[in-house]
Amino acid sequence: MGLRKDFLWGGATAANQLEGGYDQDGRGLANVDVAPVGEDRRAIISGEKKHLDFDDEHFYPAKEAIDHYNRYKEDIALFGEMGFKTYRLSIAWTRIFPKGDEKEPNEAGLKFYEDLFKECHKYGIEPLVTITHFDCPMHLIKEYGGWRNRKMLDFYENLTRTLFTRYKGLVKYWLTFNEINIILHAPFMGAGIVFEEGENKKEVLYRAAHHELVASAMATKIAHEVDPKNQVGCMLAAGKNYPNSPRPIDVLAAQQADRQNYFFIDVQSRGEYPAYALKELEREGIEIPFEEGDRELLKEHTVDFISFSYYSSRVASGDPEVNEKTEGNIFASVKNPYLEASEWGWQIDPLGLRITMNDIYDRYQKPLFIVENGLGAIDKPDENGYVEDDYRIDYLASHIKAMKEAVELDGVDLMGYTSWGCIDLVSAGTGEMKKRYGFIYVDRDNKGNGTLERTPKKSFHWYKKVIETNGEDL
Ligand code: BGP
Repeated sequence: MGLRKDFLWGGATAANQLEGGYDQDGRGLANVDVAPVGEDRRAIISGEKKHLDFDDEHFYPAKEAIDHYNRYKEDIALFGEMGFKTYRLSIAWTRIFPKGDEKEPNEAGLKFYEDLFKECHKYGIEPLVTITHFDCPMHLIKEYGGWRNRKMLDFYENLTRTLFTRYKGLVKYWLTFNEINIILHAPFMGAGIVFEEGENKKEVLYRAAHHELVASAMATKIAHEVDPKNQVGCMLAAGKNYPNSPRPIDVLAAQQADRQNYFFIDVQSRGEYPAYALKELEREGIEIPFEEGDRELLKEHTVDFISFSYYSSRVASGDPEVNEKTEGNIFASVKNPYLEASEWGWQIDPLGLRITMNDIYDRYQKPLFIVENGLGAIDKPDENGYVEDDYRIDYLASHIKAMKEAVELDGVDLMGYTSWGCIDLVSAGTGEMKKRYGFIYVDRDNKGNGTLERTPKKSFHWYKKVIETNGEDL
């Protein structure tokens, strides 16, 4: 009983949200660099508004972020102190290929991650690497239109082959695309898409999705060829959709909303387009740009495990009159009157994690990995910089409890758990510093002031104990 003996406890981050050093050692510009804080952000990340320049008039906290690029040793030492067994991080594509379409990689970028992985191993921490976490080189967006263009497969192949070869023996857990279903909600982040006027957006999105799905299968193939020890996962922004009522139209709406997410994982895990998606796209006159060999590639190179993020459940309604939607979340959801919400309106539902895990496990029967979960909150440090974040401990403890129930009571096979933003970092949704998730407070305010000093919060000591007892002491 209990969690696996070798359960992978840890934390998760993404390059652009903590590294900073946006132009250090030859790094190129990426889409994630050009989404400033403020009103336009939502319009830009959804691909509706062009903002392809990086200027000084706008505010970009991610430029320096928490300067992890220059302080990673200190940060990893703190992760080691908490007892992390794994650390999920992402590669900034533009450190390796600054423009994206070069033949030869940038050695300084490759060396940075090599040193970082070696640093992790010093503490017995197994890296879990997201190859693309919302990032796409700006050059590929300007020249090729991002993932709408099939040429992206060549660039991604070059990137992944370079990584698997260089980091053989240092990394064995890989994720191809962070929250691949986010393409549909934030296409600029998910696929480097900026819409042209008058084009069929859905067609563009599903074309880009097809390219990413094929690219993911190709990467899985290469990973296994380079080193059979490599394990490759897909990554889903998960969260069960509940029907707003027992009315069949609501139940159908909830099923459809779930399928919109599962579509991606159905392809990555089962190896083919599901019937419901084929029918829907056919009905709408959208052609999937299959090329020779795609079907075989998808079928033969499915993922080894299913990873996902979970912050919240959602509610779907089939009634067009129901329009009381929650704010602040990238997924539209009807408000759930039985749940509390975070300061950003994300509804808090620990039991929803158990339900979601069961749903995913029933569907795919592959090992699961929770690679993001956490509470974004405004922390108020005392005069010594110490944060008593009991609210965060409560959130995490209740979710870990539900996670354990899914394993112990329902038999879900779970590889590990990495809580999101284990050290304070820049928020992907708002681009700001004030929405914090970490066990470690970083002295950096929303305007870029602060010493960048790191101070463990109360949750740091709590999580250390959770890891020590393999989740028994919550
Ligand atoms: C996920 C992303 C992360 C992360 C997290 C929290 O969707 O994979 O990059 O940021 O959400 O979101 P936010 O930063 O908007 O609070």
